[in-house]
Amino acid sequence: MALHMMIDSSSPEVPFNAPATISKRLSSTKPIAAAATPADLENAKALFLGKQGRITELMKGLAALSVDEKKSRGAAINQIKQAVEQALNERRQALADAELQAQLKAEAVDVTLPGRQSARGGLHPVSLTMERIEAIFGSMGFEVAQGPEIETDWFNFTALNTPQDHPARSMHDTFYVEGGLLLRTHTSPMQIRHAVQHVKRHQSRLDAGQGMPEIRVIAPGRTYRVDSDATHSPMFHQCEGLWIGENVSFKDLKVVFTDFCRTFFESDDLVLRFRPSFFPFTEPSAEVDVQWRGRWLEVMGCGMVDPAVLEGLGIDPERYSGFAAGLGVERFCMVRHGIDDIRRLFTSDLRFLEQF
Ligand code: 2U9
Repeated sequence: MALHMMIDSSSPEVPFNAPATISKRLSSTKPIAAAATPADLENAKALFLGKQGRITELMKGLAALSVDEKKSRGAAINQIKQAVEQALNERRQALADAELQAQLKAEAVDVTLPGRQSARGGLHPVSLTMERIEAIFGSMGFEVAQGPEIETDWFNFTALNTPQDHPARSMHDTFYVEGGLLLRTHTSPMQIRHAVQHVKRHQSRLDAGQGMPEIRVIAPGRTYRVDSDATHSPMFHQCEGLWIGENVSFKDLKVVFTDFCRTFFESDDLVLRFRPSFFPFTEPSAEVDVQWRGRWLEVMGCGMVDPAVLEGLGIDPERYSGFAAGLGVERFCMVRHGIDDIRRLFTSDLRFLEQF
């Protein structure tokens, strides 16, 4: 039975003839029903059961009554007190239920929603270009050599027939580190290390005049030069190729690098030209230009391996010959994708990188 019916003297269910004072003083139990929060409910509870509460006041009033009146009125007040406490408990539960429902609603998860796609990563355009270059040379039977980026002067220059006074050795081109070491300026040292290992592995066959298997290797990786502008970066990536065997000629060179460029640029009728040039480690040497969107673009250098380099490797230049080439990976990436500034490849700007 609702509390207000218990204390409303006009209601027939009233358990006793509660005097008007009780019903008047308690008539507004709205504070309990109106309590919107546990704090409001505590205030409503204090209104009835606190030190100055209405029921507390009534209980105090008992002291002045006779024994019989005390008994009957005390019972009536007690009944009201229980009703108030029940109302408080019901309201407390109602608030707790409402709070739980609100929390459940707020934390509701729609399990029918599609899963959140995790951001898909991707390879850097330079890595993609390096992979493409390695795949094309791989299809021609080239293996891939790896090696140190901090090199000795011998592997980076001397073994490549580079004179002591060659400008490439100067500080303004090369990054030197302590101990006379340097940051390799090309990946040729890896070719040298690979060739030295190859000769050593087959030395007994060479000594017996049986010859050795061909060297067919590419050396991709980071290289370092003191240079920085729209087309040069202090750290850039190079890939060099080296083919040494018996009766290897300049014709073979032209076929291999023509085929490589046509495959890389996906153009079977790509026009190339081999322009005479000079490198200390090749003779004859040539720069390779490709006709790209109406313009001649230099894309790589190449040449027949200088006999002095072969001899330095312990390879008989009378029996063996070979060719080599070197290309800039960023260069191939920029030409293929029409990138105008090499620095775009190193700024980690996702708006640029997400296009690849
Ligand atoms: C050995 C013998 C010869 C490697 C070669 C080039 C030509 C060349 C540059 C092109 C652009 C480097 O990235 S770049 O700056 N390289 O033009 N490199 S021939 O010749 C070798 C390598 C190893 C034993």
